[in-house]
Parts: sequence; structure tokens; C-alpha cells
Amino acid sequence: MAGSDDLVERARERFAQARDAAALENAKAGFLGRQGAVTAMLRGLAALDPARKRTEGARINALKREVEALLEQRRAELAQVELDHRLAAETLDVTLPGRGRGRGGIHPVIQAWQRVEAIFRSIGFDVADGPEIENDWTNFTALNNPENHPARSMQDTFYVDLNDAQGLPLVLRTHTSPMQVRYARMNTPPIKVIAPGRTYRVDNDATHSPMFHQVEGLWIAEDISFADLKGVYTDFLRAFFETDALSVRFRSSFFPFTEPSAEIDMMFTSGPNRGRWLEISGSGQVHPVVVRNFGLDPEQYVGFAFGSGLERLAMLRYGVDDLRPFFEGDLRFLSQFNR
Ligand code: 2NM
Repeated sequence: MAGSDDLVERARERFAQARDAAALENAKAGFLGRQGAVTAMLRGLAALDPARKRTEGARINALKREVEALLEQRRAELAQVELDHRLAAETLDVTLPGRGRGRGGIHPVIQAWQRVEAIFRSIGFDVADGPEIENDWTNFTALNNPENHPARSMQDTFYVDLNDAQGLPLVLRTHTSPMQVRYARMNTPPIKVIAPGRTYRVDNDATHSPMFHQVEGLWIAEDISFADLKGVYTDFLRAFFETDALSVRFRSSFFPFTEPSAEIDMMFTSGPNRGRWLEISGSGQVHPVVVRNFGLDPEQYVGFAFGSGLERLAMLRYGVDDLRPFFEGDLRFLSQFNR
């Protein structure tokens, strides 16, 4: 049959020209497919007499096997080419050092927070967490802040452009005391609780940040006195600063929610920072109006409370003399507290 000798050579050429598996399968169709040359030759056998059918049939089948072998060979070549490409493209140098993600650390203010929590938990205080967006009754009114107190002004407080379900204005809490109100109204005395957390005031200078952290403590019972507050707070400071060489004094002061009120000062009595009184906290006996707003009878229950700034505690403990780097996210500063 004319051209059948060239057929194997033509198949070899066409298969070699195929640059990928899809092109090769197309080229295959031209020989072995239903319209293919080999198939056409096999079809032509039908017209031959039996003797020629046998010889021609054997010859065409031999051709067909050759074409099939060439096809397999080219398939294997292309598969190898494809594999070589992938191996080159996806090479991993497993000897390179890892990129690393660095190790995260705990912010110094949060470390101070965690220390405070652990110390107060160890002497039986609960730790309460609550909303940073408060209604103005819980943040101000319940705490005996008069309606026209400057702390309530737009200049001092971040008002939220919404009211709560009872129609009360919402504010970013200016202290964590509202959590004491919530806690006292949900629990029965004796109550020993601290409320640490974020607080917000319209304030921004070298010594004030619009967001800062407080921890407030509250102890309500029938038979406690200022001596208990002083004892607890002194023990707390000695645990926090890990020294017994530390004195505490109360200085009379004023807060709307306590009466009487006192500033708590502390002084290291040894070490390089000894001999200077440092303001560390506010405190007082919870005002009878506030005790009533807790849902309790001020004739029966006494409450003692304190409020401390966690940034202040962190600065004193870690020897930081500027508030601002706490809020700047500079790892050269922050990483010093995580070694
Ligand atoms: C302070 C100073 C004095 C305080 C009062 C209360 C509450 F809810 F019991 F009335 N919590 N915290 C308080 C008292 C806070 O911060 C300078």
C-alpha cells in the first residue's frame, strides 16, 4: 500500500514535533484515531481476498505496533520533560535557614496586669471583667458623680453617639469602677474583687494617654476598717515589687465615690530608689450613696476601694520614666521586657 513505508517515519516526526501531552494526543489521532492513517489501512483490508488479507493484515498490525511503541516512547519523553521542569521550578533548598517569625512577648503593662491579678487572686479576690462601653448611670451616677461634674463633660469623656436599651447615654468608661458597681449588684457580701482593664479619657500629653489601664479593688463586709485596706494594699505592693523594704502612707484626699478618701503613697526604704514618697493609688471608704447603689444597706455594710494605674505600676516596677513608649509599639523598647 502506497506510503505505508513512510508511515512510521511520519509518525516519528509528528510525535517528535508535539511539545506537550495534549499535542501528542492530537498527533496520535492522525494515525491511530478513527480518522487516522493506520485505521484507514485496516479498514482497506475488507476489500482484499483472504490470502492478501492475512499478509497485509500482519504487515499493518506490525506498523501499528511500531507507531504505538513510538507513541509510548514520546509520551515517556514528554512526561520526563514535564517532571524535569517541575523539579527545576519547585526546587527547595532545604539547607537555607528558616525565615522565622520571631517570638512574641507580653507587653509590660499587661505583665503588670497579670502580676496584679495573680497577687489578688492569691489572697481571695475575684477578678471581674466588663464592658468598656458603659452607660452613664453605671459610669457616673451610681458612683455619686453629680450631674454637672466636670468629669462628665465632653471635654473629659468620650461619648458614644448611641444610647443603650434604656435610653441612657453611652460612654467609653472613664474608670473601671462601673465594673465594681455591676459586680456588687450581682453578688452578695462579703465581696472581694478587683476590676482591671482599659479605660478612656479625653487626655493626651506626655503623662496622659487617651487609653490607659486601671485596676480597682473593692472589699465589702460588715466588719472591716481602713486598717484592712492598708494591710491588703501594703501586702500587694510588697508582693508586686518583691520587697518588704517598702512603706505605705495614706494622705487625705477627695473622690466623689468615697468618704473619707485617701491618696496612697509608697516609699522604698532600701535600694537605689529609697527615701522618696511616690503617689501610687487613690482609695477610700465607699460613699454611703454608692453602697446604696450597689443594692446594699450602708448601715450594715462597709466598703473599701482603691484605684491604681497599671501604667504607673509598670513604670515603677520596670524603671520606665516616660509613659509614651508604652503606646508606640517600638520593638526596641518592648522587647526589653521579654528576655
Ligand atoms: C479610685 C480611688 C478611690 C473606687 C471606688 C470604687 C467603688 F466602685 F467601689 F465605688 N471603685 N474604685 C475608687 C476609690 C477608685 O481611683 C483613683
